[in-house]
Amino acid sequence: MSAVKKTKSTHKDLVVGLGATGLSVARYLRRNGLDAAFLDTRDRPPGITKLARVWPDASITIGKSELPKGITRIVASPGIADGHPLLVKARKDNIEIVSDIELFAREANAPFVAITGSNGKSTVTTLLYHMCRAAGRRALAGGNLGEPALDLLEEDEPDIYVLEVSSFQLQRTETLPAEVAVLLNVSPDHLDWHADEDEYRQSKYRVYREARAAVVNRADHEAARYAKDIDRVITFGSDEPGQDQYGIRRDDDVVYLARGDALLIATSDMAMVGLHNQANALAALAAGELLGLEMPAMLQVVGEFPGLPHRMQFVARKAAVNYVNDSKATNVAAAVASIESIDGNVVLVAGGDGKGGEFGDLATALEGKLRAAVLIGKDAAAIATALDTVMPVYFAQDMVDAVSQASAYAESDDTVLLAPACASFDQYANYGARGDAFCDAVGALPR
Ligand code: UMA
Ligand code: ADP
Repeated sequence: MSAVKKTKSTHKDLVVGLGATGLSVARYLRRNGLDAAFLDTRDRPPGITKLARVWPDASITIGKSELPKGITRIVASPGIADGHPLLVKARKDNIEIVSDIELFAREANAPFVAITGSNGKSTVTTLLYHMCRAAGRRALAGGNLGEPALDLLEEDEPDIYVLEVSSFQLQRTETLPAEVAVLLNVSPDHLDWHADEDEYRQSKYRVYREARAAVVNRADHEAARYAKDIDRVITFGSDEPGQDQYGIRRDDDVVYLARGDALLIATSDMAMVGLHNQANALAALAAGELLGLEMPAMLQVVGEFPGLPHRMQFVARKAAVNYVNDSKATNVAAAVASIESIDGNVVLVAGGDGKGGEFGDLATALEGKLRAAVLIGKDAAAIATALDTVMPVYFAQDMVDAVSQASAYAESDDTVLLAPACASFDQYANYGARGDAFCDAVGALPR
């Protein structure tokens, strides 16, 4: 008995990371009257000024990784990898390490949907959020999408939370009783953070561990095994659906999103473009069904939601050439999906900071449709080698140079596609800044 009392009275969290997550954790701990210290390995963490307002006189360590004394739990921001010496030492000392999602799941009263996957998370999270609202449910969306999960708890309690969760967050989450868990797809990504590909995959499958209902990709047999004990499972895929499943059907040369035998909406009537976005819409419909949303409301959203910026975003048609910004294609599988979604020939603009995927997969997707590739950033040479193409490969200094070269190689009705297959951090603040640079460079081209 006395041991329990002691643990409670000496509880002290260490919040690691002073970015968006760290600040949301600080606000949450403060609301709950808990004691905490703060640490960030960066010399100038972005949240340092705001923290002073949330937590005056906070004990803060910056630019170092030493574990302060008296810490009983670590709330680690997703940007700090599990193999970081600070966390390795904490684990050795039997200190609990949790994510912000773990704290959210322990605290939230309203049901939540957890959406993960290597690609498509933000799109499906946003789509499902709009579907909930169109069906008259009070919904809040956040998590890896942008607004940290713990901040959502400060708002009026909704009917449903729609959360995007990353592998980084899932890796440190044990408690996750999701009303619906969605795993969209798994392909190599974030191998600079995870110990290996297996650890990355396992972190994704954790989304199903306590779920009440699940959406499973039919192409991922391992996912089906992880979801096998969940009572209500709906599958989706780009093949023909069986009864009560979501998939694609063709009728009189028209392609439809379908549920079982029922044709729901022609893909040409969807506002989003790309084959992968058909899969994303099917996954959102399956999740919406499990939440009890009405089909007409959901289909209205599928017809109207144009997708998020920097994802297959049509930029302009200039001199009979189309320009498409898919800057958010930050790994190889995402870039493959966007290349496969383009009809006709492609001038590919790619490169940046690779995340451990197989660049050779780009060559397969580009077979028969590559007009030229223009490569930028740190891993440009690695991509050039992997493309192993008879088509020309060029190198560019920056985005203005890349777009200018691409426009010169493109022929009538080609598409110049920014699908980098890499993170942007070697040259830009983030994928958004890279996409903006592409749009600006296209804007500056002559008509
Ligand atoms: N960092 C340090 N030292 C520290 C803490 C962080 O060097 O002590 C670095 C990390 O290496 C990282 C950067 O700081 O590069 C940001 O890390 P962070 O954990 O402070 O990030 P937050 O500002 O809290 O943002 C995080 C998510 N970022 C990451 O997972 C890297 C955001 O997702 C998310 O929107 C936000 O929490 C709210 O939940 C961004 C992301 O890139 C969009 N996510 C990855 C992805 O989608 O692929 C997973
Ligand atoms: P995430 O949040 O997982 O990064 P997004 O919805 O932001 O996913 O989409 C990022 C990129 O991933 C898109 O720009 C597109 O290139 C690719 N993508 C989106 N959905 C899928 C999918 N279902 N399968 C493969 N690639 C996809």
